[in-house]
Amino acid sequence: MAAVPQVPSASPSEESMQDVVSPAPAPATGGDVGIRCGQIWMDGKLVPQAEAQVSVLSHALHYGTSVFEGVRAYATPRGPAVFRLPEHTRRLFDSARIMRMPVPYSEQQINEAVCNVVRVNEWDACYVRPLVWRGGQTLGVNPMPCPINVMIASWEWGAYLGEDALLKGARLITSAWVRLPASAMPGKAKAGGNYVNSALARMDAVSAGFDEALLLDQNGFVAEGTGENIFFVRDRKLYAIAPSVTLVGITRDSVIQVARGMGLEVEEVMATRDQLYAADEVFMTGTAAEVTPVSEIDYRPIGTGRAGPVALELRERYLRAVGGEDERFAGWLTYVND
Ligand code: PPE
Repeated sequence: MAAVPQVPSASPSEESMQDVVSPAPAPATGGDVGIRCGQIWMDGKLVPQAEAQVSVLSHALHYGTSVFEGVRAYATPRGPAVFRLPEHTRRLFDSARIMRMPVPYSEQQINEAVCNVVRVNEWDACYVRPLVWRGGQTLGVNPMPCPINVMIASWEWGAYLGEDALLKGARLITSAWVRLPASAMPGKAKAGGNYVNSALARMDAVSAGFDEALLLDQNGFVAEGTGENIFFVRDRKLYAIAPSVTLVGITRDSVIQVARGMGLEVEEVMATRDQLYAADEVFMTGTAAEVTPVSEIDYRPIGTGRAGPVALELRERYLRAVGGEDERFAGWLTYVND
């Protein structure tokens, strides 16, 4: 009998196995899988989380044909308020248009549904995830025959990269995965499939012991984090990475306005990673991440190696604005109980 060829032992260490082997068989549908959403708006009706189910033959599950939003509602003295809701809904519809997915509701209906989800679940503050996807049971790559479904879930989501990253600053590593070029994927759409690129980068960063990945574009310019836009500070001037292949963040726009409101000069630039290494401060913005300081990139401490004063001040002012405590930005809030 022929000997079985000996494959050089490449058995991964126990630690690196943790992210490839699921610790316990997880239920595919229903039940509590770690996110508590309460009632979910599903194609026009509110249903309990366990009943918000889809077919395993959904087109989006196989091919990533979905678009989504990430929105936050904040506690304010007038009750919960959704932050920049019309802008988020508009971007959801832009994403859907890019992906040729006609949404079977109006923007107004989606806005009302988001407020409703926050209200019925009685959240003081929460994260809201509207999702539009190609469902149905007609497989094959062409999504056009598949119906379009919409759901809106909400849950409590704290510090995106953990409390430590918020206080001390996040530690970043440049990813070997390049941000998808515009000729390959529509980065301006918040499309499910785009997040395969983000997920690959995030897994590698986390496995290497970092908080987050820094993605460059195909020419080596700084693009974004896996779920955040990037800013840097040099001599008290703020630089926002110009949106090339990146998502145009709503938090990014808000932070630029808050920064100008406190007298900071802001410029949009293309930047290389060495410009970030030499910056006084680097920070990231996103709905989930809010304003998260960066303390280290590619083993180089940024500035003092701690959360920087400009980032911290912007964070504080941003949180005042979202909490309804800055009159200048009152127009950003949609009060769900009004
Ligand atoms: N870039 C990417 C790739 C991205 O996903 C986000 C949001 C941003 C920039 C910032 O955009 P904005 O939220 O409008 O400021 N990422 C969402 C999803 C995060 C997740 O892990 O899921 C978010 O923050 O809601």
